[in-house]
Amino acid sequence: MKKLLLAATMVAMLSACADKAKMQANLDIVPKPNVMELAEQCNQFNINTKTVIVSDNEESKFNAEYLQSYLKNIINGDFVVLKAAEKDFICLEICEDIEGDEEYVLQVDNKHISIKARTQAGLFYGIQTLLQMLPAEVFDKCNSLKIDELSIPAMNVCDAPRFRYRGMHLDVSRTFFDAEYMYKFIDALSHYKINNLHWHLADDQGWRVEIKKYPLLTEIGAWRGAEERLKPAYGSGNERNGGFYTQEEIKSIVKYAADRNINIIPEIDLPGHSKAFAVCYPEIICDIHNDYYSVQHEINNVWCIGREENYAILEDIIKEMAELFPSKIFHIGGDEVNMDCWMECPRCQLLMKEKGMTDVIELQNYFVRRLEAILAKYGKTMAGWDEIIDDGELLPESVVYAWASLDRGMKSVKGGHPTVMLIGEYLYFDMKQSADERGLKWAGITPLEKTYSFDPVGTFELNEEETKLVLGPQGGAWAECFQVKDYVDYQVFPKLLALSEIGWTNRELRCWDDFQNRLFNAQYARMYAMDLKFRIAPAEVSYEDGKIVAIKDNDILTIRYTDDKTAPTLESPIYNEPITTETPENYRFATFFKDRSSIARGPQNIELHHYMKPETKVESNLPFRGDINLLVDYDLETYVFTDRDVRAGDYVKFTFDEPVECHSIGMCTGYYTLAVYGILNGYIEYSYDGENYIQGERFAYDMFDGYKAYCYPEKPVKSVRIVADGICEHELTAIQDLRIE
Ligand code: TNX
Repeated sequence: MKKLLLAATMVAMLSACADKAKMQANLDIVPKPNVMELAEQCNQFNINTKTVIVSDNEESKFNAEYLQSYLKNIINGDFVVLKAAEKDFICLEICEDIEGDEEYVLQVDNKHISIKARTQAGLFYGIQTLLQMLPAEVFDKCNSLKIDELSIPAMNVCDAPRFRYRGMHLDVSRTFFDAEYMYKFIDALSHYKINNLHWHLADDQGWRVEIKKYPLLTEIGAWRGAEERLKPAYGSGNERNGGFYTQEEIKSIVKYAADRNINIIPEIDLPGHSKAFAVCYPEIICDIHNDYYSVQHEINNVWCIGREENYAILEDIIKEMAELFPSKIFHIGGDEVNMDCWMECPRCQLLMKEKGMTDVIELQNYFVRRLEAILAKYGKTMAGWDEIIDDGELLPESVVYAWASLDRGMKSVKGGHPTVMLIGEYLYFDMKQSADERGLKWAGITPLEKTYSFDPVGTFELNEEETKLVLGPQGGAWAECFQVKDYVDYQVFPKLLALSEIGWTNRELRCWDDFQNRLFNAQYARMYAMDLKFRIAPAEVSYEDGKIVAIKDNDILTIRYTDDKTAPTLESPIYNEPITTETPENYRFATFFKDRSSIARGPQNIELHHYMKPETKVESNLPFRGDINLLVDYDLETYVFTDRDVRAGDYVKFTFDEPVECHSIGMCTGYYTLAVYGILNGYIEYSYDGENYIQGERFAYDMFDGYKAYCYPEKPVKSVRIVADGICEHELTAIQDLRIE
C-alpha cells in the first residue's frame, strides 16, 4: 500500500471502456479513494442473481451479512454466504500483508470482486466503497424496485485514511434525539467512513444517560418544562420535554456503532455546563449566593472544586459509564467555566490556600487532574475542550479537542497532546450556511466550500512526532437551534461529506470542483435514499436593472418561484430566465431535488420588508443588560437582553410620538433569526388611546423567528405592549424591535 500511496494520484485510466463502465457503475465516491485505477481491458464483473459472497473467516460474519443485506436492497438475488466458490463471487478476505488498520484493497475482474484487509474495519470500508458504486437505492431500506444485474468495471482500489481519527460530534443535551435517530445517524456516518462519534450527553439543558446510583439525573435532569426543575429552553415549550437513554439502549447503540467501525466517545461536560446535574443534586455547587452567569447565560451550573464528596460522586458516575462505553477516550468537557463563584466559595478558597494556589484557574486544573486520575483507574484517557491546556500541566496522553482556532490546536500539539481539530469557523455545523438561513454565527457564516477547504494540519510546520499528534478532524453539531431531527440532518449533511473527505483523502487529491460534481452526480441521491433531510443548495437570487436573476449550483436542481411571498411548491412555475418586475420583494425562489426543496428566499440584495420606523419611546419594569433604546432604533439585529428571567407581569411598552396607521405590528423575541432566548408565555396588545388595550396574538414558536406575536389594528395605534403572563425560557430573554407594516 505504501508504494501505491507514494504514487498516490488517482489514476483513472480513461480507456475506451471507461465511459461505458461508468454508465453502469458509479465512481463518484465520497470520500474519494486514494488510489483507484480502472483496468485497461474492458473487463467487468456482473453482480446478479447468481452472485454469492465468499467469506471463510468466522470473524467476518457481520461484514458478510451486512454486504448481503445491502445488496438485497437493490439487486434481485439471495447473495448466500459460502466458504468458497469458483466464480461469480464477491469475497471478503483477511490478509495479513496489508499494513494499515483501516486499509483495504478492492479488486474487480471478470470472475470476482475481492475485498482484502487486515482488519474488519478495512473490510467494512472496502464494502462501503463497493456500495457507493451501486445505484443510490442500495441505501434505501424500503426500496421495492430491484434490478437483475449490475456491472462493475474491472479496477484496482488501494485505499487507506489520511487521519486515523475522523469524528462527528452530536449534542443531545440541548435537544434530545432518541435511540432510533441515533441508529440512523450512525448508519449515515459509517457510509462516509467516519470512525468516531463524540456523544455530548450532558450539559446545562439535560442529562441523557441513565446512572443507577443517581436516579434523579434522569428522573429530573432529563426533562425541561414549565413544571420541571429545568426551565424550558431553546424552543422546548411549556410541556415536559426531553428524554434519556437507558443503559440497555446505550449498550446496543454502542455495539451497533462498533460493528460499523465507529467508536462512541461519551462526554459529560464538567465542571461548568452542569445545570442539569445541579438541579438534581444542588449540593455539588458552591454554597454561596451566586449570580455569576456563564457565557450562555446560566447560573448555578459549576461544580464546587473544594467539596471532597464531589470526587466520590464523579467516580461513581465514571465507573458506571466506563462499563457502558468501551472507548479508550472519555471526554469531560472543561469549556466555558465562569470561575468567579470559586472566588467567593469558602471551600474553594480553603483548597486554594492549602495547595498554595494564587489564581482560580488553578482550581480548574486541579479538578481536571483529579478526573484524569479517576479515569485512569478505569482504564480511560481523559479528553477535554481546548481550555484545559490553559490551566496548567496535564498528562501528556490527555486528548485535547481544539475548537476556538487552529492556533489553539497547534498550541496543544506543540504541548505534546494528541489533538482533535474541530475548529468552529470550519467545522461547527450549527453555524449559518448563508446570511438568510438559520443558525448561529459567532464563528462566522460557514458555507460548504469553507468547510471543505479545512486542513487539520493547516500551514503549520510540524515534525514527524507532532504530525502524529494531529489525530484528525471532527464536525460539531451543537443543538441549541436544532429542535427537530430534520434540522440536524439539514445542518450536518452534506457538510459531513466534506468532513469525511478532509479526514480520509490525501491533501493533494482534494479538489472542490470535483467534490461538488460528485455531490450532485451521486451523493444527493444517496443522501435522499438514506432518508436524510439534507440541505439542498438554495439558488443565489439577485435583483438588478429591473430583473430578478436566480442561479442554481447544478443542473440536477430545478428552481421554482412564486410572486406572492409564499414558499414555492412542486406546483409552482419553473424559473428559466430572468424575471422583469417592479415588485421584486414579493418573489420567492426555491431549488428542488426530486420532491424536496431548499429554503425559499427572495432577492438577497434588497430589503424584503418595508417596516415603518416611527419615532417611539420605550419603557419597561424589567432591568436590561444593554441600552433599552436599541429597541426603538428599528434595526432588527440590535436586540437587547433582559438582566433577569422574565416572569408573569413583566412588560415592555412602546409609545409612538404620533399614532401609527398600519395593518400589522409584530414582535419576535430571542436573538434575531435564531429562535432562541424568547418569550414563552405572553402576548402582544395594542391601544388606540394609550390607556385601553386590546389583546393581539399570544407568543407562539416559529423555527425561524423564535417566539413571535402579531396584532392587526384597525385604527391608528398609540401604543403597544409586550406582556408576559407566565415563566419564560432561560435566565434572560432577548427582545427585538417592533415590526410595523
Ligand atoms: C460553544 S464549543 C460551546 C457549546 C455551544 C456552542 C454553540 C464549546 C466547547 N462550547 O457549549 O453549544 O458553542 O456553537
